[in-house]
Amino acid sequence: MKTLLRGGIVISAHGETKADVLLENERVAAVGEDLPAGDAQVVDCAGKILFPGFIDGHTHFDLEVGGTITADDFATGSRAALRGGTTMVVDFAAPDKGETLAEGLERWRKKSEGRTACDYGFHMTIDDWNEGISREIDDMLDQGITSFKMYMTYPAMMIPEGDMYHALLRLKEAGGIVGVHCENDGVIRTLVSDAKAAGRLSPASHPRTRPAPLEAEAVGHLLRMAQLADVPVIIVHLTCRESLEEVRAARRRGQRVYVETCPHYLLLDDSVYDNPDYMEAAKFVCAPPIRKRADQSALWEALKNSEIDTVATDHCSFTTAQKRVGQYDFTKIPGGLPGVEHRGTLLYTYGVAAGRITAADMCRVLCENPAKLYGCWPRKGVIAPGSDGDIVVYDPSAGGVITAADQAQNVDYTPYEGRKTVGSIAQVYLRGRLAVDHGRVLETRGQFIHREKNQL
Ligand code: DUC
Ligand code: ZN
Repeated sequence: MKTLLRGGIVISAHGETKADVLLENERVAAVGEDLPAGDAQVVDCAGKILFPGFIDGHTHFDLEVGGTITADDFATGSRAALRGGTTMVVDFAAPDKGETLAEGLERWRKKSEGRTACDYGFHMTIDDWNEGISREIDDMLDQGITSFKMYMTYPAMMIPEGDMYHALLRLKEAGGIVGVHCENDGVIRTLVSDAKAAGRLSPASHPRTRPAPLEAEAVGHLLRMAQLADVPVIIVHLTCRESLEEVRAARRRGQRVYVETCPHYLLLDDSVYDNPDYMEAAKFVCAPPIRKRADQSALWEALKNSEIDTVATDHCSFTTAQKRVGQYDFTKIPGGLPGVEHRGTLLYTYGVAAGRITAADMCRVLCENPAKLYGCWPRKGVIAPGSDGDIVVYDPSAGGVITAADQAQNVDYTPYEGRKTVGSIAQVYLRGRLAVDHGRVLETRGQFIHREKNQL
């Protein structure tokens, strides 16, 4: 099966060029000017922008959080991803404390196999540390799971600092990379109990009990441990200026630090928690919380300057009904936002079209860098001969509006309701085949991707 995408603007992380792209079987067969069509089906892409399929390195599908399960499972979440141009997600396998990594992985395989519309991989969560788990790290790498996750907050998942340090040393030896959720758990717990004792139980207390300095403190704390262990680390969902300063200080010391942020930290501010309608405010509860407008500017600036390496979604969706469990107590609201479907159009609209970043920058943080960091470059993340035929055909002239009524995410709201987009996704190709056409999902045949070590 051959398809010739004729005359689009092909984007890479380093620039753009007008070219034809020939897809043959699962791969990109050729990129160049005036390619002969032969027996290929020709698709006119004049006026369209061609990105490599977007990679979302941070999703939570089918995850149990605080007694409930995310609204999106692998089937619905990955369809929504694909509809939004994301041809690969890396989700978090999360063993329960006491389980082996293999047991956790097996559960995540069962949740995802045969049900995932886009390609996918797993990070492995380390929430326990012992000799057995230490030995299992090599097995994970052998099975294509080369990235890991640790939490500095959430009692169900955080591990003691000494164990975290040992895990860092072990990952260094094995060649794995770890992303860390950085928030100072001890002080957060104190602020939460102070707020509860004072009867301040509404979502307005959420950002006040998880303030930016407590994220930055944890970032600095982790980076000093990583300095001692002499190992690179990823700061996942970085939200604020103070945390960026910690990263800059570590980089000045010569440390390798990778930074991820998310659309909600770039586009929303903490006034969402002051909505007098309790449930409206509850929709935005996530951790770390949404920050101040000044933090948004700092993040855009850092994105432009290549200080931020990836933009992922931390998609962790709950319906309004699920969020209602916390209607009298903000600490019981399941934390997380939907977003996997809208990252590409949001970044194009508020980044590229607004003049904050270039299309090449967008490609760097959505495609090339995640592909390198998560070990699937150059199979993914670039439109080049030999790479997978994962292509987003973006039509910059066909604007749209984001609404919950028109989304595949399995939730009854979107944090971006009513936002106008500059352009929209016309088609998505997954491994050479048309998978989405103007919002209609046609193909659901995602594959588990065996990943190699970090190449960024
Ligand atoms: N933050 C959330 O809000 N939800 C899921 C996990 C996380 O880190
Ligand atoms: Zn997360």
